[in-house]
Amino acid sequence: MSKTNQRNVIIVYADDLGFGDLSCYGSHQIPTPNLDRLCGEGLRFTNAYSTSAVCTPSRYSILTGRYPFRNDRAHILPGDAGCILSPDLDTLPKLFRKAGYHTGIVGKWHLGLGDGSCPIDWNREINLTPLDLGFDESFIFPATADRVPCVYVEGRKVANLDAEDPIEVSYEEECPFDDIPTYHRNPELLEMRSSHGHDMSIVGGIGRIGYMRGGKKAVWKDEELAETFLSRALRFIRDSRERQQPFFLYYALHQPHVPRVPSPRFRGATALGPRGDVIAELDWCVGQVLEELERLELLGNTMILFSSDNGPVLDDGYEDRAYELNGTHRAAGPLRGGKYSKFDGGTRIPFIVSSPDLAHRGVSQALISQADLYASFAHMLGLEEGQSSAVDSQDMYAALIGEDPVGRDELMVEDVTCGKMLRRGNWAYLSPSEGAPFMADVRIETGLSMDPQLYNMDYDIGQQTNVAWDYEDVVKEMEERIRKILSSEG
Ligand code: NG6
Ligand code: CA
Repeated sequence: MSKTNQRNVIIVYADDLGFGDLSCYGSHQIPTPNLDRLCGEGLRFTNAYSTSAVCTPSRYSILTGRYPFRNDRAHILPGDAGCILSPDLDTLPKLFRKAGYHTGIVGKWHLGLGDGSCPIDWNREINLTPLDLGFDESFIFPATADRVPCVYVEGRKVANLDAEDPIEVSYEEECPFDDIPTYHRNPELLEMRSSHGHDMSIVGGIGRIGYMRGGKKAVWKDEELAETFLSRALRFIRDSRERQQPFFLYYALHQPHVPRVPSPRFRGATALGPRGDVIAELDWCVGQVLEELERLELLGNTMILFSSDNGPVLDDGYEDRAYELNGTHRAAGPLRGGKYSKFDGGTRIPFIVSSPDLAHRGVSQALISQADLYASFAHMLGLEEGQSSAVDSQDMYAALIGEDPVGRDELMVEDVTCGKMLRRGNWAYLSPSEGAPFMADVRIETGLSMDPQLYNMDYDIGQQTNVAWDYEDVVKEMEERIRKILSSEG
């Protein structure tokens, strides 16, 4: 391969998709033919991790190559948060841009908007957006599908703004607007009830986090989110093709995060209710991207990387019967815990690479962190990255293309409370930290304990037998490694 490799790169990043949700990872209850095809032609990783069991910190890491502990604002953000990425950080899109690529983001952002010097005015240009962080084009929603404002942001502005109907947003506990529908004032407007939280503004028949007023024309329709983002992603690919420029697309899907509202064609697509249906829809979106690449004769020159920001959750706050209809489906596969957990269910995620440069197809057990993409792509692009701010990123390009079956020696992840887990070889070490062992509202085991926990992942993938007391030297060493990482410069 030549030193500079200018493959197009698409990262498809799902939201809350579990290690066991796809057929190619062992589930057969949700049809995912397109991801199975991607997998069949590609390399499926079984030891790939996001850096956190929730969204914002994982997204921080995948884009910057830094562990979330390096930014004290890398926690689940409200929809009106300022951007937690400073414009002088090195980012994945900046890296691609340096190599002459056209760069774009479509989908979920959740890293804050605006420079934080004043509250965001949603009716004006926003002064810090993905456009300031390396993306040439940006079509996003600000936070999550369950947080206001429920609008798209295109470039620096809310799409479809209407000066006559300005948008106001508040994350105060008490609703400051007395003329908007809210969960408690207008239960008759609800089309989906909340099981916990999500009891502030009602937008489109759904209770949300935060209050929002105005912007009627700008508000998204939940059942159109998938197709809207998809059409933008396809448009970006077509435009790049016309420019005859290599491209980098970060396509951050909003599925299967709550609220789960599939487009009509996927309603009832599975027996698992809306959660299964939106995963089928997600798979279809990936299929549409593959088809378009094929049609434009780009597939043979494009690397596609599919993954998820954190593990799965069934009941994340809405009564959509995900729990009741789940049957024998195991969203986290054989792993213990799920979203929010320090157990592997929180951060070990599907990770599929399809690339014309693959040396090996099938399954890879290489240990790899999403934070590694920065250094790995720097390698692929032939860029020297000695001084970059991506201090936690390791060059795993050889693992990504199936040349290296081993990957990292170790990696660190966080649960929702920022407790740490270190994976090293076969060992998973859960450092002691405070918190309840079980989150009752989401019905997930957190893995939090004041006792050290050590699991041998070769024999005990389900983390059932804590062997910390039998291997006190390993525990000591792992704790020491965590301390070293936490005190390392960056
Ligand atoms: C929680 C929300 C949950 C989800 C999560 C963030 C409640 C009760 N729960 O606080 O629904 O939005 O935050 O998910 O509000 S993430 O995938 O973006 O990290
Ligand atoms: Ca998520």
